[in-house]
Amino acid sequence: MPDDQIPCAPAGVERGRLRKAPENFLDAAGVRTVFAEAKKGRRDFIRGAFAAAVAGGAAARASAQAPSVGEGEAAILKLPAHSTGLGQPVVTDGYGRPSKYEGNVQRRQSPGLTQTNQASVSFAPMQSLFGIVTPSGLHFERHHQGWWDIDPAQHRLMINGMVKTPKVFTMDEIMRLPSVSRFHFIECGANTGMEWGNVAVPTAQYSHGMLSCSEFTGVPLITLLEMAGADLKGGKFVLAEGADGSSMTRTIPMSMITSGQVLVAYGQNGEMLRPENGYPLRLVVPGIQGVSWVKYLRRIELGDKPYATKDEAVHYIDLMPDGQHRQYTSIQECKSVVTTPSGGQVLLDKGFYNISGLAWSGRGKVKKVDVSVDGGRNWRTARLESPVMDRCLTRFNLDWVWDGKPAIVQSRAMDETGYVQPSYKQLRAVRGSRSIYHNNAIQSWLVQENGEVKNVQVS
Ligand SMILES: Nc1nc2c(c(=O)[nH]1)N[C@H]1C(S)=C(S)[C@@H](COP(=O)(O)O)O[C@H]1N2
Ligand SMILES: [Mo]
Repeated sequence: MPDDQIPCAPAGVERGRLRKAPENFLDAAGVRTVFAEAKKGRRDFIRGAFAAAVAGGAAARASAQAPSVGEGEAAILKLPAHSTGLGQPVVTDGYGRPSKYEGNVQRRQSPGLTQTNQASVSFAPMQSLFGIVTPSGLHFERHHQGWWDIDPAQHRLMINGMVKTPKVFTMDEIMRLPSVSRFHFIECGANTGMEWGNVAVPTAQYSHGMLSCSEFTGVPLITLLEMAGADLKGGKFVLAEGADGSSMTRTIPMSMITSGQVLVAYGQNGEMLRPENGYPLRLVVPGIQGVSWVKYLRRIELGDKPYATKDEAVHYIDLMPDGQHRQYTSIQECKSVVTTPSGGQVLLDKGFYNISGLAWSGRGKVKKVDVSVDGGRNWRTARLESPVMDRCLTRFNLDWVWDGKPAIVQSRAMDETGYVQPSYKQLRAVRGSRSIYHNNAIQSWLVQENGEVKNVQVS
């Protein structure tokens, strides 16, 4: 079956064909055009980008007209070289890579953000991922002062402050302790930040790609604190400090730590953390915005009050309509996004499609996801795919037969506390429009009559 046909159409329903556009057209040549045109609000920006990408020769798969079912049947009779010849021996460089046909599935830097070598962000290709786990090589990156590949033999973690015996751990000492493995999402507080200003970035990668989900392995922080003889009565907060030049320091309340949920992690998806994600040691703070997940973790200090560091007093704060700044809003509230169909993709014809997306909440499990294809007038409840885990991405799916008319596709998640993801109107009523951080509003994708999908904001 051609890879751009949806394989799961119920019997008797005409299958729609989807051009998986974003990773194909957002090559280096095309991306700037797309972004600039999107900002100007030009309706034809996707076509323009396609032309650019095709001219650049980087979009062979996208530019090829999707084969009809008839052509597919003829193709099955041909014996290709891989059915008649000898395949390749084992992969010899010792570490496997994705297929060469998947080369366009990449992390990308937003053309709308200033890039420097040291202060940077790359976005995960949300529209190209399946299930809930982000492959480590596609995990988003956010570096305040560049990343390092730190020698684990040299790395140390100090535990000090309100403890009986301050301790300095080597990696070997940490890795021999009892460990746990847990799946959690990490989302930068600035994820979806551009939408506050209604920039309407072109794809789900740029609107929601400061989000990833991994299986993390490590030692509960409480274990290390107890080994140092922590004052668990007087100690109310810890300060977590990273070893890179950003002086990344964040306050974490002890209530999260005594419950065992905060991990000092070295493992990510079955192997050691990637250097860009904090190798050899990072803090995992489930449900809390990414900035608290301190990478290259070198020190934990126990204290009796919040530390009010630069990264919590003046950064990651929310400018409210009354002009005051809201601080310490670290929990990532319930949120969701449809990843198919999403901005930049093209529905080639009407018929059956699987609407698919991700939902998550910093307060627990996702309870329910509703999907609308008419801009929020009617809602249907989507299927939550298992496993549904605490403070973890949850995949949802819903059958849809597109009638070829314009449609506005949205998802609205609810978590186990009963909190419902707000519309832009509801969010702006409380938060105004001057924030950068903590935007969890309902995302809208407009499927146009010609099949092109674009990012729109409806109130
Ligand atoms: N030491 C250190 N820790 C850090 C950062 C950093 O720049 N230095 N960036 C923070 C921010 S803002 C985020 S969103 C996450 C990003 O984690 P990732 O790069 O693994 O995706 O790490 C956090 N921890
Ligand atoms: Mo962040």
